[in-house]
Amino acid sequence: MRLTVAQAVVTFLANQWTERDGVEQRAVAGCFGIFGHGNVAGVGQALLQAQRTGSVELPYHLARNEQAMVHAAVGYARMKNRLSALACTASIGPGSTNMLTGAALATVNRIPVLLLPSDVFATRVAAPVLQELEDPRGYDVSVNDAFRPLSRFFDRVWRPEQLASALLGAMRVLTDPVETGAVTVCLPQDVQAEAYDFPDALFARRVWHVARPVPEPAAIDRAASVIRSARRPLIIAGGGVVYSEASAELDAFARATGIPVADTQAGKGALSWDHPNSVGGVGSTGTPVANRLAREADVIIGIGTRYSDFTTASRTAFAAPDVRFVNINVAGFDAAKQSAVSVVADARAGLTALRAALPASYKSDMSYVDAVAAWQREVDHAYHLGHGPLPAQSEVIGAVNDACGERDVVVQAAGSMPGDLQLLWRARDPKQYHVEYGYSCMGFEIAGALGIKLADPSREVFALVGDGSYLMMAQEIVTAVADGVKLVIVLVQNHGFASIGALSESLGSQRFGTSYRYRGADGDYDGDRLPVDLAANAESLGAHVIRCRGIAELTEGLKQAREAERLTVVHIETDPLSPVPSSESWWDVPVAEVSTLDTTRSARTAYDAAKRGQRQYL
Ligand SMILES: Cc1ncc(C[n+]2csc(CCOP(=O)(O)OP(=O)(O)O)c2C)c(N)n1
Ligand SMILES: [Mg+2]
Repeated sequence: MRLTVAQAVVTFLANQWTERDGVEQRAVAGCFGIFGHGNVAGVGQALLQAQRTGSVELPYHLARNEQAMVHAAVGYARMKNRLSALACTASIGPGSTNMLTGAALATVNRIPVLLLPSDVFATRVAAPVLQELEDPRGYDVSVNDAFRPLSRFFDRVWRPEQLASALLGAMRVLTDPVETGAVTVCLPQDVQAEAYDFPDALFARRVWHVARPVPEPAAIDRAASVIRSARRPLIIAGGGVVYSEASAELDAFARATGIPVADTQAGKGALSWDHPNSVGGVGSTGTPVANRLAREADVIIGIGTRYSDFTTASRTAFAAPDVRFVNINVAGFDAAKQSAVSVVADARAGLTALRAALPASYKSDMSYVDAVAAWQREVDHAYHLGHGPLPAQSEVIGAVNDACGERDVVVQAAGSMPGDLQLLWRARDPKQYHVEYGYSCMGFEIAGALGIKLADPSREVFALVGDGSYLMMAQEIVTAVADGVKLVIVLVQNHGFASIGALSESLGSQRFGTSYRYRGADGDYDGDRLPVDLAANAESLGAHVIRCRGIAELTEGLKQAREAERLTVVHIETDPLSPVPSSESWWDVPVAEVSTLDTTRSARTAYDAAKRGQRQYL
């Protein structure tokens, strides 16, 4: 088939499918893009031709910012449990480098996205092209080389003959649950438009089987023998449980053994909050119940978790001197963490095998159930605090939780809300809780929500957005409005960084530089509130806006927003200093070792004390 390279890319992608458990879906279901001279006549022309002629199906979505379109693609793929992804095409130079943050976010979270940055002329005859970085040491370097460390696969198609191997390599990594993340194929702008006789076989329908690797029997025996000897085991359910769709197996395992199940940010919802074994989040922003169990546990069973510092409370969460770890993970890299007995396997396959290897008589003591019930009364209290004059954030979370149907999705990424949500949110469905906390990227929320809604239009999607996050990246409201994508955006205005403000104060840094106010006489930002109206801003972008004062109005506003046909922003002002229950945990953020400030010196003393609880788990 004689096609341009860009036409070949589009035709190829439209014919790629994934299959797991006998279910097939499009591997790359569409393409976000922003055109410039680097891709307008290459990938842009190919997408146009596909749309006009109906030759192949690869729907195009016009985004407003390249970083945001990668976030949207991440939201989409995570919602699809990594079985379907989106491509992103960007022009050369800034269009492409705008995607770097998105690439890092995808790779950190192990979520597949296909990035197609445009690149400088392969022929060089027109060099330096507008926006080209010239490196006198080597003419084959471009800004796109910055994607290399951020991508799980990186290639640049200097010649049409290279395209087949580049695309097949890209698909292999995109669809591999171990290796997946950002996959980058750079397309020089002249090569995109160049024609070549491609073999028909390249465009045949191709199905990529997504594996469920089964555990080695000997590894299961080793794991079972450690668990049999455990007196106080604790399961940590990570994102791998959700991506593997292993909730039923985890439920069966937990019920059969009685072992409590704590969750991570990516794993929340794997079991419903009111499951008898569920003890809530673990680690720095976990529940005090889970953290007490973690402190005393002699065996930690980590399933599909990468043990971030929030999960391990910077390696202080597990305090028993003889604590041991058993990890089920599809990636050997993660399975081996904390010197664990490693079971390299799909979460579902691993749980099934492990349950079969434990005697039916094995039963862990379930005395934690009363503590969970007491904790849930505290959550109720936090949901209905009656804080004033401005409401507390925990009340906003309670109102959104109440407004959400069982299948509705809550989206968040950065600020004080991820911690409060991990502590307080009652998730009822494995796909209800979508907090991007691998990269915790301010600005993910609205763009991510757009991708989530595209992935599953049957669910209502509530993006909770802080004012800081909103100011970083609100422009995808316009994309959602243009595409008729209905979102509910809950805009939580507290005039600055409640999160980093509280962190700063706890570390002796006096909330320096964390509030959005006029600069005062002494040089700090402690003057009057700024005349900023984010509700009006959202309105100007085409959103329907409901302004709420207090929780009663919020409850009504959320109800209206849920029922509305079009994108609705619910705006509420909250108290940045409102209280939240303690996680009884810690997070390692180093404090200045020497200082002339009293606040810093006393924070350092506390830091040194906490540091002594840190373990290596060798
Ligand atoms: C892109 C990016 N820049 C900086 C940070 C560091 N950071 C984490 S939370 C935060 C403030 C968030 O403010 P806001 O969205 O208003 O939420 P709040 O803390 O008020 O809840 C900052 C600056 C980040 N996570 N992401
Ligand atoms: Mg804020």
